[in-house]
Amino acid sequence: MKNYDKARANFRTGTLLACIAMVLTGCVGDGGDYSGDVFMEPVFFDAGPLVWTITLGDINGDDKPDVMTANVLTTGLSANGVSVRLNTTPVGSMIPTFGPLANFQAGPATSQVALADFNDDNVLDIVTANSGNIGHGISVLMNRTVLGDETAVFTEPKFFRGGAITHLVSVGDLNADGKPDLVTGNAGTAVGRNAVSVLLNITEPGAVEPDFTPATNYDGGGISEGLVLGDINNDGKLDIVEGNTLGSSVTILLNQTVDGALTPNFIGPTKFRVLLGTAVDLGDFNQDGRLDMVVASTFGGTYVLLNETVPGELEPAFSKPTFYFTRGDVTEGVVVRDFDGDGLLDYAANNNNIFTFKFKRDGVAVYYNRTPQGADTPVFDGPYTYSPSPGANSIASADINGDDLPDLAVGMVDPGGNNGVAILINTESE
Ligand SMILES: [Ca+2]
Ligand SMILES: [Ca+2]
Ligand SMILES: [Ca+2]
Ligand SMILES: [Ca+2]
Repeated sequence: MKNYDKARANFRTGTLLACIAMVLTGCVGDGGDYSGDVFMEPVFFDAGPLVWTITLGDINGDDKPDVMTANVLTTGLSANGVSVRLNTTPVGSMIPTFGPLANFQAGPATSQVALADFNDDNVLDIVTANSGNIGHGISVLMNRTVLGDETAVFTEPKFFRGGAITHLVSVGDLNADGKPDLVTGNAGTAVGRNAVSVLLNITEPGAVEPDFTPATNYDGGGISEGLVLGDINNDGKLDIVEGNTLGSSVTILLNQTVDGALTPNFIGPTKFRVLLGTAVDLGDFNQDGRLDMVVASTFGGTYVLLNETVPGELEPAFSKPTFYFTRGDVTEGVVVRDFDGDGLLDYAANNNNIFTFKFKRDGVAVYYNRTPQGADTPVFDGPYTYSPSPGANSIASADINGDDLPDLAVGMVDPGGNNGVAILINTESE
């Protein structure tokens, strides 16, 4: 099925100068054939107004990952901030299908959805970041869906205060009490002041209403556009990784919170330079037991940085970034998965293609990991590119059709064309 010989195109470069030179010499839109043939053509589904980001997770307990979008063109508190489409794809089908569009109130300018079981009733609840109002920066909607049912039911949102322009939200247990806590990335600061907020979960198990401690704020980078949690220094505590556009860096806050404490304690930020960093995801690319990172760059590519942190140390260390072109521009999302099933973590990125829009079909770029175990520089094969484009503004991955291969879901914001969700089914056959 796949044809690496035809599609091989590795634009890895060592320096920014080389990248710019490649653009100037016609690297972008040069008409070459780098189309991948492992993922199917996208199938489009409607969602709410201006899908800013996309999230996948099983919210009705049928083991099929459902689609949620954060719709940023929402004003006021009664708007349709979150769209939900329940996955009805038959196992093994190459044609994705979803139930009808259901919209839920979240907050003004809803910009990201994350999922976690906040009240320990074994169903995933929704938390959103809302960019539009400081006092309503975070919404939590409790899941009231009947397991296995084909209609999603959520409570009205309960609001919590995040930071200035609460743009992103991630979920993880930061104080090791078994309850998922909240981290937000805040875009309202040019210099990174209070760019990250932490709220610890104090919801009682089975409670109807969620509850969190007030936000504790930490400095990060300017304009948070990427946020992910992972144990960067292998001390068993989840750390915060934040990508920021204006600061052109990835910042790391190391978790020093005492187990069970209700006051978070993070140290940093430690900054690593990348040009116009946006989304971040983590994976151990060189199989040395340390979480490496891939950062999307609005410039039109991705950076891979290998983790060189001494386990247990309080000083994060990463290799110099290695840049990979995505063959598009405004690369705003990245997701790490083993797409070809060889046990090595690959990644996919999306290109909005604002600047080259109508001429580009390369909305998604997939890179396959060929890094030898323990290597100190990454090796990726790609990008293998796919439509949809323009307007591919976010990306997520899960096994949509139950064949054990991770598929791709893309949030689309093309105002003149596709606005909603594109599903690309993975047909890797090796
Ligand atoms: Ca489901
Ligand atoms: Ca917790
Ligand atoms: Ca840690
Ligand atoms: Ca590693």
